[in-house]
Amino acid sequence: MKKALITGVTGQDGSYLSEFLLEKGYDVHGIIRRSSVDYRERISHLEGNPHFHLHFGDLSDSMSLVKVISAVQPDEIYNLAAQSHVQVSFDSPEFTADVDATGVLRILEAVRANHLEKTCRIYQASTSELYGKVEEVPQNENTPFHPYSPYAVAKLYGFWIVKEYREAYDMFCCSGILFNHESERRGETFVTRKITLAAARIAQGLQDCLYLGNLDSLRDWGYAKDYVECMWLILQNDKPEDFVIATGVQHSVREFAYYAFKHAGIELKFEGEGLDEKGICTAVSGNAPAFLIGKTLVAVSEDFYRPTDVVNLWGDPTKARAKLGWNPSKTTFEELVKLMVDSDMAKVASEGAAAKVRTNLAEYLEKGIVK
Ligand code: NAP
Ligand code: G4F
Repeated sequence: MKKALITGVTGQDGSYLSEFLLEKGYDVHGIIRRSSVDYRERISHLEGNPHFHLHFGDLSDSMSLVKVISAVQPDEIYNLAAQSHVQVSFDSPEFTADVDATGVLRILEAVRANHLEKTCRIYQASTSELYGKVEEVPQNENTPFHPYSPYAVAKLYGFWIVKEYREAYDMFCCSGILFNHESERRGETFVTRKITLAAARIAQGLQDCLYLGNLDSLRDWGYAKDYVECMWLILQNDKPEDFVIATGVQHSVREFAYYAFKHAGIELKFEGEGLDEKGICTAVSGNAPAFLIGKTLVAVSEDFYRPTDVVNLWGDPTKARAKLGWNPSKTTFEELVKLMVDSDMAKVASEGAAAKVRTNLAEYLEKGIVK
């Protein structure tokens, strides 16, 4: 039985990858951080499975990684752990560099320290943020990098150190350059989930307005469950190579909001520009309350603008399709929006009035639920 070790197992991708590898018959080991509060919601359903094991460790602590890798002796390592929020990387750049850049080096060195460099294959969770202030559209494996946030700069180090170890020590280590991928399990402060949760709350009368930043920003959004298959395929390839993983279809934040609200029964019309742009309700359907008609349900706040923003991500998955046989169109944009809204409609309905969100912006920010 093959053994896989996943860092970031409690995250969106870690939880889906664990399910995927368990179904493939792997013994799955995950690294979790010690914390005074348990945050294992996404993997709680897997605990108790005899082939699912958790170990304490931290990407900022080399010895913990050396010990876990020594105990597990993995055939494959998926390094998904990261401070993964771009906005947070402006607030905590040093922490982000330690985990997202040096953390990758620590994994590679821990593998070497355990003399597993010839047997253990390593997947590094790289990102379309490397293209940053983009130099061409769409982006493929040959597009020049231009990182545009502390997060992207840290991830660029991760990308290059993986490439360096591949060439210097002949290790099977590769990066998946993944474009944005979302799901019902997406963190609540990423824009898609922030929108689907707000659409569900507004449609159920529990929130008045959703505040967003740059509505013009363009992303290539896919479904996380489809993307974890690619991580595995990259490690099953006959040689170690880097791959762009994307759908090849691009939409704006405004469009995502439009379709999410529509699916929640709220028709929006966007008016105005920049900070003055508003999404106004023009009609409702289903159970959405009629009193929403005419109200501003989406507004723009400078608080959600970034010091430098990446605004034109659009991936070209040709290489992954041709060499890995991966299908980038499994879940369409509309299906993705629908499944996220459906999930949040059910979640909000079950939480009921307890989920009422105060929409005074200061309080909203203070609660830390929006950034
Ligand atoms: P996520 O939901 O934010 O999960 C991040 C994971 O990293 C969590 O399990 C977190 O653990 C763990 N982690 C953070 N700091 C750590 C540390 N010091 N030591 C050990 N674990 C630590 O992220 P995701 O969306 O699943 O993304 C997975 C990876 O892909 C990340 O590296 C991200 O940067 C990259 N990526 C994501 C996307 C995307 O669109 N989702 C696109 C491209 C690349 P806690 O639960 O303890 O916080
Ligand atoms: O959802 P986001 O926060 O994701 P972002 O910055 O693209 O990063 C995600 O995808 C990367 C892959 O490209 C990953 F590497 C990374 O780990 C993470 O998973 O923001 C998307 C866009 C940005 O342009 C942002 O400025 O949406 C814009 N936006 C507009 N209003 C907002 C908001 N983003 C957030 N989080 N919150 C807003 O209110």
